Formats: sequence, C-alpha cells, structure tokens
Amino acid sequence: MLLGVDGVSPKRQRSIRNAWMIMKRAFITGITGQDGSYLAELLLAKGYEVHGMIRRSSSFNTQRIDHLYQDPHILGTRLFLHYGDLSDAGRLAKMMYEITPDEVYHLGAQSHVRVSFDVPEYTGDVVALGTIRLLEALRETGIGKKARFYQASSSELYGKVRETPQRETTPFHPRSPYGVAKLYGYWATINYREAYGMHASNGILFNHESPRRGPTFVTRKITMAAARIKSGLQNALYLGNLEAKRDWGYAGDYVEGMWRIVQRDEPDDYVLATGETHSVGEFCEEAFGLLGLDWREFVKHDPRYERPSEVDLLLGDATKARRVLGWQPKVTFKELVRLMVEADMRVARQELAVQQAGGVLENAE
Ligand code: NAP
Ligand code: F7E
Repeated sequence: MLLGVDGVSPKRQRSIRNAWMIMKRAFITGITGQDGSYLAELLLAKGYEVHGMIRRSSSFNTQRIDHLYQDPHILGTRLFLHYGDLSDAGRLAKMMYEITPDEVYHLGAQSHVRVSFDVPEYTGDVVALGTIRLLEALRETGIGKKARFYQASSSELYGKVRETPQRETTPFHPRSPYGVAKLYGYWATINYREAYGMHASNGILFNHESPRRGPTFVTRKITMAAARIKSGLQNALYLGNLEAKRDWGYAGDYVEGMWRIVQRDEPDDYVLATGETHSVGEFCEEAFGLLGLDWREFVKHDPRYERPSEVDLLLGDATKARRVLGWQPKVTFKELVRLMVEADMRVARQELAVQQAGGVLENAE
C-alpha cells in the first residue's frame, strides 16, 4: 500500500523536477490498472516524471504500482499520485493546470464488457463522458496546446466485424455499452484533433493480457483456475462462451506501442494487434495443458457469463503500426499463456502454504 498521495506541494514537486532536469512529464489516468502499471514502469525507465490519477477507495487499489512507489519527500522521486475521478471535470482541469503534463495517457475506464451491460449508464459516464471531460480539461486550461493525448481505444469498436482482419479503415459496429462508449471516446479524440489542432491519437488495441490482468477477464480467470485446480484449491471453472475468438497479446508489448504513438510528430490512429486469433477453448487447452491437466474435465458452463450480444471474432492487422511506428509484439500466444500460468502457480503455492500452516491472510484488525 502506498503511504502518501499528494503529500508534496506542487511548488516542491516543481523544484524536485527542476533539480533533476527531468526529460518529460506524463499524466496517466487508470495508473492502478493493468496497462497503467506497465506504462508507468516504462515511462519511469525512460526517465519521465510520472503523475497518476487514483480513485479514493475504502480498500487498497494500488497493488499493481506499489513496487514503483517512493516516498514523495525523497529528492529524485519521479512518481506522484493524485486523487481524482473521471466523473469530476473540475478536478481534472485542476490537475492539468497544476501538473502541466507533456503527455497524457488516458487509460482510465470501466473496462469490463460483460459488466457494462449491468451498468450501462455508469459505463457511458466514465468511458464516454470521462474522455470528453479530460479533453475539455486540456483545452480549457490551454495545456492541450502543447500536451500530447493518447486515447485507449479498443478492438471492441469492431464488434460485429465487417471484415477480417480488422484494420484502421474497417467500419465499426460495437456490441456492448462499453463498445458504444469507447466509440464516443474514439471520435471525441479525433474531433479535438480536428477542431482544436490537439495532438490527440487513438490506439485501437486488441486484447492484451498479463499476470496483472484483472481476475474476471477470461484469460486470467482461466490461468488462476488452472493453477488453483492443480494445487487442490479449487475443483471447477465456470465459463460462458467458449467459441469466441480473440487476438491476445502481452500488455507489456502494448504499452510500448502506446508510447510510440505519442512520440510521432503527427497525431494519428493505429491498430495494435498480434495478427493471430484463438478461441476461449483453445486458451483453456493451452493453460491446463501446461499443468498436465485436461481442461474438459474441469470447465463447466454457466450462462451468467455470456453477453446479450457477443463479439464472435477479433483478429487485428497491425501493418500500419509496424510500418510507421516500427512496433511489433514480441511475446507469442504460447509464451503469454505460460507466463500467466507460471505467475498464478506461484500465487497458488503461497495460498496453499498459508492454508497448510493453518493461517488466514490477515486483515487490518
Ligand atoms: P483495467 O485494468 O480495468 O484498469 C482500468 C483503470 O481505470 C483502473 O486504474 C481503474 O481504477 C481506473 N478507473 C475506473 N473507473 C474510473 C473512474 N471513474 N475514474 C478514474 N479512474 C477509473 O483496464 P486495462 O486493461 O489496464 O485497460 C486500460 C485501458 O485500455 C482501458 O481504457 C480499457 O478500456 C482499454 N483497453 C484495454 C484493452 C485490454 O485488452 N486490456 C484493450 C483495448 C482497450 P481502479 O483501480 O480504482 O479500479
Ligand atoms: O472476454 C468470453 C467472452 O472479458 C473475452 C477488455 O479488456 O478486451 C477486453 O474485453 C471473451 C468474450 O475480454 C467468460 O464472452 C467466456 O468473448 O476477457 P474478456 P473482452 O470482452 O474481449 C477488449 C479489447 C477491451 O477493450 C476490454 O476493455 O471471453 N468468455 N467465458 C468470458 N469472459 C469473461 N470475462 N468471463 C467468462 O467467464
């Protein structure tokens, strides 16, 4: 858990910055999420000063970035966290004004497609309007005249796909409240580029996963379950549609692509994808197979995990990103599944050890 947020005045932050002649200053929404954590790591490694917006929560939500945190009183600290929310326009403008970022990476979102059917209005507020609030904050403060903006657009825009593989020119047909909200964010980004000359770009990213993936997304749900079943901690895994196909890559590769998009002199829109697609069933086969298990013995069907309208097939064509940005993913499908299974086996072993010692993971009381 991080010890302090906003513990240092903007003036002190500026003097720390000046003392260290920092290369660039980035602002990240969604820094506590999967991508935000990898992006923060990447930018810190490149010498950036990184500012992240976090939500106030009654329980800890900073686990993915705890390893990056340093006491803000230490000279040379380059990661700063600020409380805020995408529903709070005034706060966004204040942060832009105080931080004056060179680059803004907008990753914050209610990012779960199935959940967006349960909370469509909230999803629209955070994902669609949240994007325009941030763009407006940049425009109103004048910070957007210089700062570059990255929008986390999604292959969910393609939804009921009109062509395969999907590329930048493929028409959109979103199939969920999440997809519809992301469509708004996509066009808002282009509109601010055209209307106000902002350096605003979309990365249309296909699914990307990692050991830091949220546990209710299908890949992580599968690798956690496989590891826990192997360790005797669980005996079944309930899933929805096993036929859906996704173009799954590794999140670490994709944040490198985000950074490259922002470094281009001209703002533009790019697909990032592996160009390979696999079904949910194939993912199960690979993950359970690595542990010597037959997935069909353990995977059961539960219609609760199905969506009212499904995206059946996603397969991306990242030719433009390869040609213009020199970007291409390094981690293969099999390597991705392996690194997720291995990470979840370590977690399962720890859980087993605690259980065998007769302990429970301690709460604060
Ligand atoms: P994620 O793990 O779900 O992280 C989402 C982040 O958004 C978290 O930091 C979350 O904070 C924050 N957030 C949620 N609601 C917020 C609000 N009202 N105000 C401020 N922050 C809020 O998502 P991800 O996988 O890293 O994805 C990053 C972005 O890329 C998202 O916009 C997602 O829609 C998009 N995207 C993802 C993929 C993918 O395959 N991963 C593909 C295409 C596009 P808490 O930690 O407090 O919940
Ligand atoms: O589902 C099927 C499900 O929730 C993948 C987000 O990052 O990527 C992600 O959205 C597939 C779907 O990811 C279960 O029906 C079967 O066909 O892991 P997911 P997603 O919906 O593709 C896009 C690019 C984003 O932008 C999003 O933010 O798996 N599936 N059974 C299941 N999915 C889940 N979650 N749980 C199941 O039990």
